[in-house]
Amino acid sequence: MSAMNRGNRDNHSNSKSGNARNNRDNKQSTMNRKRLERSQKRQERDGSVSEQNLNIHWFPGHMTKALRQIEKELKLIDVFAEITDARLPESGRNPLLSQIVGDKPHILLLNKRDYASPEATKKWLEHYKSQGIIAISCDCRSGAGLENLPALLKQVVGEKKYGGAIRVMAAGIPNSGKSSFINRMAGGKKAAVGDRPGITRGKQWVKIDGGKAGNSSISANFSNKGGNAGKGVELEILDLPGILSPKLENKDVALRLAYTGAVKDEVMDVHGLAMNLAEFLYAKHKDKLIKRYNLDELLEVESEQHTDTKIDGVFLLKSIAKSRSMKIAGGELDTERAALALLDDFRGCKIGRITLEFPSMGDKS
Ligand SMILES: Nc1nc2c(ncn2[C@@H]2O[C@H](COP(=O)(O)OP(=O)(O)OP(=O)(O)O)[C@@H](O)[C@H]2O)c(=O)[nH]1
Ligand SMILES: [Mg+2]
Repeated sequence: MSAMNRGNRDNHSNSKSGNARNNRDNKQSTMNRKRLERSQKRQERDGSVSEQNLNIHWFPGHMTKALRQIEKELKLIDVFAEITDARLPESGRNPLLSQIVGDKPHILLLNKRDYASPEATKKWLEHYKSQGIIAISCDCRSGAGLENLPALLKQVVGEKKYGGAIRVMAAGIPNSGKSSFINRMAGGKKAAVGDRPGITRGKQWVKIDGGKAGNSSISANFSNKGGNAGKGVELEILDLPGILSPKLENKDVALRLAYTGAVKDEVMDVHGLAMNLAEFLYAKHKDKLIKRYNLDELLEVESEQHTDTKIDGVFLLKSIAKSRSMKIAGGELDTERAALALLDDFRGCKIGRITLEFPSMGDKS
């Protein structure tokens, strides 16, 4: 190929890649402009913590379907394992589930204890004990806390009339770790797991053979050690889609559920949510918030320079954006990115182990 041809080809491909770059740039600048507009609109309503979109529709069609499904399966189950999140044990419980399940044996699992304050979890366990509710705390990712569950299940179920495997229904709010619980009990990946709500879409029975599941100390605890289930499959767990609670009508409960990721971000104003979270963290866990985002100097300077500065959600998101150099075109602080970062960090326990409610508050909500 001559140099000229090569040159032409290079020019051609240069102009092609130039066009692609231009298109990309145009797209980028449109996105930046939209972000800027959104951010400006938001700034106009500074201080009015956005509450309007927290009216989450907690009862879409698939909830009715899920509740019906539970009612249908009920006669088959021996024990109800209610899985809540240790960061909001009571807000994460659905009274409708307890109602449907009636007087079946019931065990409450405070999951994700590795993300919650250990002192708070201890208080919650004492609280449930005082109410006659069988509750344990656990971490279904590592299996910690589940070691004695097989024995506990056998104890609460007692002698089965017709023998066979103990049948457990794992139910609770979305994203609380129901499928992770099943996988941990099974000692392998039987159910799909994901870090957002709504991963499990339909019911699935998972059979756990204590004798065969040698890779899990938990399921191995089922293997014929004086159990009442005989050989072979000794435990069957029903995985179900998460079910949101009517408690969502309470704004504080809705916020707590949304902070932890039990509600789809798509149905909420994520910026407003993060503003609320920032205010909560500033009020209750100031040190952790300041440390995570290096806000000490920033907050000090700001409040010295502007004695009237109100440290609210908008201000905090701006401070996070400033500290992380999050900017959009024109140098405007990108509080939308800061909002997403704050929620991600909170949900991933990067700010610290934080429990959102305590027994006395939980009773009220
Ligand atoms: N830190 C921590 N994360 C956990 C624990 N259990 C589950 N997770 C994580 O929480 C997320 C949700 O877990 P799933 O098991 O899919 O929850 P689910 O309740 O089945 O969710 P849906 O099917 O969407 O209702 C995943 O990212 C899991 O890895 C736990 O004990 N500690
Ligand atoms: Mg699931």
